[in-house]
Amino acid sequence: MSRQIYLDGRFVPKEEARVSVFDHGFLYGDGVFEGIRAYNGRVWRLEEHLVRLYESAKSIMLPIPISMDEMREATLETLRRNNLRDAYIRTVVSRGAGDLGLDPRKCPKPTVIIIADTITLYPEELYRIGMKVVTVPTRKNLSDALNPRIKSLNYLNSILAKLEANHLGYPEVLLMNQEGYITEGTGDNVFIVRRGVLMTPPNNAGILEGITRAVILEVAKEAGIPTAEVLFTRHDVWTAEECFLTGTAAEAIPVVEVDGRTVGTGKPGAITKALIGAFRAKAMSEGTEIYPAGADASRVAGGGGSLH
Ligand code: PXG
Repeated sequence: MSRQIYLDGRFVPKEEARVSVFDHGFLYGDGVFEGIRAYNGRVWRLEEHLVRLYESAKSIMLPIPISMDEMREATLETLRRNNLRDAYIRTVVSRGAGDLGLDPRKCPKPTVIIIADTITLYPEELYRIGMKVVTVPTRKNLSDALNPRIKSLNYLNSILAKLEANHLGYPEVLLMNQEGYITEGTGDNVFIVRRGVLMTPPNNAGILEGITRAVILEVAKEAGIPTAEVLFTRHDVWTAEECFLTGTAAEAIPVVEVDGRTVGTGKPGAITKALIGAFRAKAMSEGTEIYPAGADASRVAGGGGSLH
């Protein structure tokens, strides 16, 4: 059966799920989104994703036409209608259709979309052997101009950096901010271990406050590993013992080379491996049940998610 897409309160087959060419999400990138995963029959960190979605919307004065409770139920129902236990969920709220001209007042009704599908960001083997990355000339958006904390439909900053990655032949790149401090990747947060301390850039470096990032900080604290949300430079990354990236789509992936400098031993580090292991264990065992006990198990077919 064809994928069922949630579109403005209805479920429609993928082929019929269409939005207007006058939608300001399309015309101007005016809207917000979330990328969420489901593992093993549970939606991972659903509340955090919903809060971030509604906060992003509030920041751009976009009134989401359904409540957070309704959005939670719509998300779960989208997974149920597609018989998914492992999935990647893309929730999009755009300004909606309106006349030309970027004034949001032209758009009376925001568009709400929930897609449940799969996503693969990097080749499987890189999760084992680690990834090589480079820093790129494209700088992270200035927070004063377009705050990266808003998960908006404007992803050109990341796409420009991804084009540089493609051009240079790397799967991912790191962006610096205007001051030359490391911020994040195109769709993932960055961590280093330096002198035994797990470090990641703070919010005011100009990053998306990653939900996976927060989980990694949580499991590090549980494991007694010292953590610091601090600004750091390329030199710190080049001389770090370990490095890895985190994100809902990317999950957690070791980095073994940055700008031609081998990180640590050139193999995924011990702390990295321990943290990624703890993250996976949590992701496989926690979350919001899609099919609460008593639900008809015959609906539950396999999915296409991944946890590397
Ligand atoms: N930084 C940026 C710029 C992101 O877009 C993250 C960090 C990681 O945040 P989470 O909360 O996911 O740990 C993101 C998230 C995609 C895709 O299609 C990208 C993200 C999420 C889902 C899908 O490439 N980025």
